[in-house]
Amino acid sequence: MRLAFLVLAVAVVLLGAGRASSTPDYYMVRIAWTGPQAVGELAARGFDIAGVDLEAKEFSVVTDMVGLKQLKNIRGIKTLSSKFVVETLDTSYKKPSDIETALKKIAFDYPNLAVTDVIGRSTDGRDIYAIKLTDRFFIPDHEKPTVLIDAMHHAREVMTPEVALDIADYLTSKFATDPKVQEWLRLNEIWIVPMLNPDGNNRVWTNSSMWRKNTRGGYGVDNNRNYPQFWGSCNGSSGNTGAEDYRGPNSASEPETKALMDLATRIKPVVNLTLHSASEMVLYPYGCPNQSLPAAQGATIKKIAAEMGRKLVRDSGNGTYAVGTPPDLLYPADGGSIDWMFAKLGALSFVIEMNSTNQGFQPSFSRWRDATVQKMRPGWQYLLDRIAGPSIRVETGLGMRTRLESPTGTVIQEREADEKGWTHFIVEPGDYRVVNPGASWGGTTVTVRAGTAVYRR
Ligand code: 0X9
Ligand code: ZN
Repeated sequence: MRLAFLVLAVAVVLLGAGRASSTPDYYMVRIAWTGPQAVGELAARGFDIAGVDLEAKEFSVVTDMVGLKQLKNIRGIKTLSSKFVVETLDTSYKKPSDIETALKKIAFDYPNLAVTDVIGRSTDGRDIYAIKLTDRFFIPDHEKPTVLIDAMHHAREVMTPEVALDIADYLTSKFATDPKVQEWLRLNEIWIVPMLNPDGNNRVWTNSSMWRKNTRGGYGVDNNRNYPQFWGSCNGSSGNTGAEDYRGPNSASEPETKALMDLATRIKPVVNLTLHSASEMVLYPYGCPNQSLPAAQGATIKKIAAEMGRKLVRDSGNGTYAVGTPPDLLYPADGGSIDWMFAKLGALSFVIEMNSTNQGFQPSFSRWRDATVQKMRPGWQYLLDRIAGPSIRVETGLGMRTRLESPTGTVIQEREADEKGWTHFIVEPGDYRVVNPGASWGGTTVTVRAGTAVYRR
C-alpha cells in the first residue's frame, strides 16, 4: 500500500515536471534547396516551412523530435544542420497594446493627416487597428486612390508591424519638410493595418514564440490560407486543425480575414502590400501553380514587383530580393490574401517577405529593427511613386462596375467603384477604352490616355 502510494507520488512529480517545462521542443532544420518542389512536398506533408534562403540555397523547417527523425528518412531531402531552438523572446518588439498606443499617438500628434480606425475584432475579441493617412487640404479625399498596407497575418513575424508602423511614422513626421511625402499624401489615401493577428501575437509573448496562426479553438487557423480565392484548391494548405497552414472550416471563417476583406471591399485599394517574414522575396499572385495572371495586368504587376525587388537589399548586403509567385519561389499556397485582393477587387497585390531566414523569427531588435525598416523604405516608396505614374481615374458613381479595354476592345480589367464612387486603374502608358456597361444613363465608352488627366462622366 505504502509502496504503491510512493510510486504514484513519483509518477505525479515526473508528470508535473514534464508539464512545467511544457514549452515544445523546437528544432530549426536547415535543408539544401534544390527547387520549389521539395519545399512544396514538405509543406504538403505538414512540415512548417520557416523560410527559404535563395542566397545560401537552403531552406528552414521548424519541427519537433519526431519530425526531425522523419525528415532524415525522406528521399531527396538533405539536412544540413539542426539546431535546438532555445525560446528567447526579444520583448522590444510590439505587443497588441503597443500597436493601439502607437497609432493613437500618431493620430493625436498629426490630426490633419491621420485618423485611427478599428476594422474588426479578433477571435478572442481584440480590436484590430488601422490608421488612415492623407493630406486633406489639396485634393478632396474622394478623388484619391487608396493604398492598403497590412502586416502580421502570421503571429511570429514580429518585424512586420515594425515596418508598418515605420511607414506611418515616416509619412507623418516627415510631412512638414519632405516634398516627396507631401506628394504621396496629397495624391493618395494610405491605410495601414500593422497587426492583423493580435491574438496570435499575444500567444507569442505569453506561451509560444513560434506561434503562426490565430487562436481559434486553441489550435488556430492560418489567416493567410482562409481567403475565398482558390481556398483549399491546390494542395497549398491543410484541412487538419493541427497543421501550421490549416485553412479553417470555411473560406473567410476567421474574423481577422474578414476584417481585412471588409476594409478592402469598402476602400477598393489600387495597391495592396502585405508584409511577411522571412525569405527576402517579393511575391505576386497567384499562389496556385495552375493559375496565372491575365496578360495585360499581369505584365504591369510583374514589372512593379521586379522594380520593387530591385529596391530591396538583402540583409547580407549582397544583391536584392528575389521576385516571383509563391509556387515559383516558395511553395503552393491557396487562400492567400494577395490572390483574393487581385482576383476579387482588382488591387495590384504584393507580398514582401522581409529579412533573411538566418536571423530566425525574432532578429535581435537592437541589431535589426532600424536596419530593416530602413531597408524597406525604397520598396514601399517606389510603390507610392508608381501609383502616381500611368493610371486612369474615373468617377463612375457608387456601386458601378467599370471595364478597361484596349483600343481594339480586349478586356484588361474590370473593377467596382470605391466607397467614394471612383475607379482607379494602374496601367502601362497608352490609350484605353473605359466602359461602364451597366450605367443607368445607358452606358458610356470613352477613349482616354493613361495618366493625362482625370476623366469625369
Ligand atoms: O505561406 C505564407 O503564407 C507566406 N509565407 S510565410 O513564410 N510568411 O508564411 C507566403 C504567402 C503567399 N501568398 C499567397 N499565396 N497569396
Ligand atoms: Zn507570413
